[in-house]
Amino acid sequence: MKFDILTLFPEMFEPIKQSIIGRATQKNLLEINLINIRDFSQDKHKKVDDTVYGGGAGMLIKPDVVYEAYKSVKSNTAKVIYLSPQGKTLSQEKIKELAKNENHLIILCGHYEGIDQRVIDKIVDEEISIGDYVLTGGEIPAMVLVDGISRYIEGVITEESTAEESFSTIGLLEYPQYTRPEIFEGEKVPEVLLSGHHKNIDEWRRKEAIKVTYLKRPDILKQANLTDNEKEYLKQLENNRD
Ligand code: 4FD
Repeated sequence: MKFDILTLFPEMFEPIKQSIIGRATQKNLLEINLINIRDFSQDKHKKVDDTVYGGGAGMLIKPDVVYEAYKSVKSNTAKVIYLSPQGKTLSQEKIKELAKNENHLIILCGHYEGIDQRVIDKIVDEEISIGDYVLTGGEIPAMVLVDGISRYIEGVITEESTAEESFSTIGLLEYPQYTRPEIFEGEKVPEVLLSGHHKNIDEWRRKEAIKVTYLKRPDILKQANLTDNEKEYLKQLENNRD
């Protein structure tokens, strides 16, 4: 996957060059290019913004500068994504779809000043929001999108780690996990996990997943595929909620 990120603040992307994503770019599994929109200013003072027609506070990013930056990276197969609070809310499904179907994403980061609407209408294919809150810029949302998609690119992380949405785990949160020491601050690891009895361990983990989902995200539990025994267990949880 190739990501071309159009931004006025390329320095903000240092964190994504680290860790797993950084390793994946070094292994050529991903390509992440940062394009400084300011480099495409025709102006002798590298000006990128101007006052708003019709009046009002603040400045707007000029359309021609964004368009020149876009033209420097555009390809026939690229999809252009604009991160904005007005976009459709990002979901795990959307992330998987983009990872599977796209090979070149051009990500446009706006900021509080905003961008002239004409260039948005001209180049943007899809407007995405990472959630219902407002930030000073689209850079952090862009990193969220790149990180989320990169997990699904083959070789970036182990395949087991992306198998989180199987038939049996849809609608369920993860069961709790434990490592050494066996006793931490007086708290023991659940006995069944030390038993080596794999059937009992699997059953316990399923029940714990159902319990944690019931307590924290009851809204997603209707999508879960539960056995008759597990439905019975869920009824018990519901009846004991006094
Ligand atoms: N919720 C998000 C994206 C960007 C952003 C901006 C228009 C403001 C939140 C375009 C207005 C970009 C999000 C920058 N805040 N701020 O995904």
